[in-house]
Amino acid sequence: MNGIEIVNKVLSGDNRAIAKLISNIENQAPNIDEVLMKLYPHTGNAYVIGVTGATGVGKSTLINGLINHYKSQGLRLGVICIDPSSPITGGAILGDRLRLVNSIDERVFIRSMTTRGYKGGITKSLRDVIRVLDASGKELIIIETIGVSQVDVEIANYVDTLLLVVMPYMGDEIQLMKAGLLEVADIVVINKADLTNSEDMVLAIKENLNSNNGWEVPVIKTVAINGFGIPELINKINEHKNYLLTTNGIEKKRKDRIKEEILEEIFNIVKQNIVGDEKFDEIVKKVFEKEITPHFAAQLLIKKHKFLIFNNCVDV
Ligand SMILES: Nc1nc2c(ncn2[C@@H]2O[C@H](COP(=O)(O)OP(=O)(O)OP(=O)(O)O)[C@@H](O)[C@H]2O)c(=O)[nH]1
Ligand SMILES: [Mg+2]
Repeated sequence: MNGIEIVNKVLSGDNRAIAKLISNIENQAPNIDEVLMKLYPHTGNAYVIGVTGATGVGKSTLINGLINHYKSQGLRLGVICIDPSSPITGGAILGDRLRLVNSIDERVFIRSMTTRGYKGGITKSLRDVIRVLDASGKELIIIETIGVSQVDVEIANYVDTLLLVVMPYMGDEIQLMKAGLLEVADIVVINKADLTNSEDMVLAIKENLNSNNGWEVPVIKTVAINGFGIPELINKINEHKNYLLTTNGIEKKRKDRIKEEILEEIFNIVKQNIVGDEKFDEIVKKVFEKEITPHFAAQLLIKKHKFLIFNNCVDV
């Protein structure tokens, strides 16, 4: 498939073309920027839900419940599972599931992305993948990530509604979440409520919750394996979406996201030029030996590279 073919097929909602393009994003294929540029005007219609929480709390099982519900409403769905484990096992299991679901229903696209091989996280690729799904006409995109601590809060920057999933018996983890994930969650789900002490967990979470930009974060109990609480969860997701739409929160979130992405891109462009400089190690040595400060070194390198950086940018 050439660039134009893949763009047209993705725009028509073809799951095989979507899968191919996601692989091209992961491998940074040569024409990828051009293809993504063509898709960009067709993005901005999908609603993105993040599902995060510690390993084994039941995120995938919950997502399955959400998929069934939204599918029955006739929605087109994209589901991305960020898998930190081995690309071989993770990919194979999800690959099987993908084939199974796709053979039943073209409207659902499921894919895992492994965090391996991406220096500094997979954020850039994830953004592009979300856009591909969005442009392909998926109305709802669900992202599953493992999240336990401060470092995992980044997922909040990619989604419109973030679900934090916990389960009973997670005392220590709550401490970890306090500073980070609890602050960015829009809805807290206490899954495995069939186990005892789920009420203690509700109280522990409520004690540590703050309101999130004026939105009162609800705490919901679910049993993902039998569907208990799923309708309530779906209601809360809708309520949060309506809250964002009526308070202009969605526009703000999305503009903040764009701002963040542009700044990151600038940083990456500058960094790519500077890391390749044969004098870089020499300058690092000078900083190490206290001849110059890191601040001064940065200015020196930016000045030195300014023309190179210009030349590597497109004309505007
Ligand atoms: N008792 C009980 N078990 C559940 C419930 N939800 C999920 N499980 C089980 O918990 C295990 C883990 O569920 P997953 O949905 O794979 O959990 P996950 O959070 O996606 O796990 P990772 O992707 O590995 O982080 C499975 O054996 C599920 O059947 C629940 O509500 N109650
Ligand atoms: Mg899972």
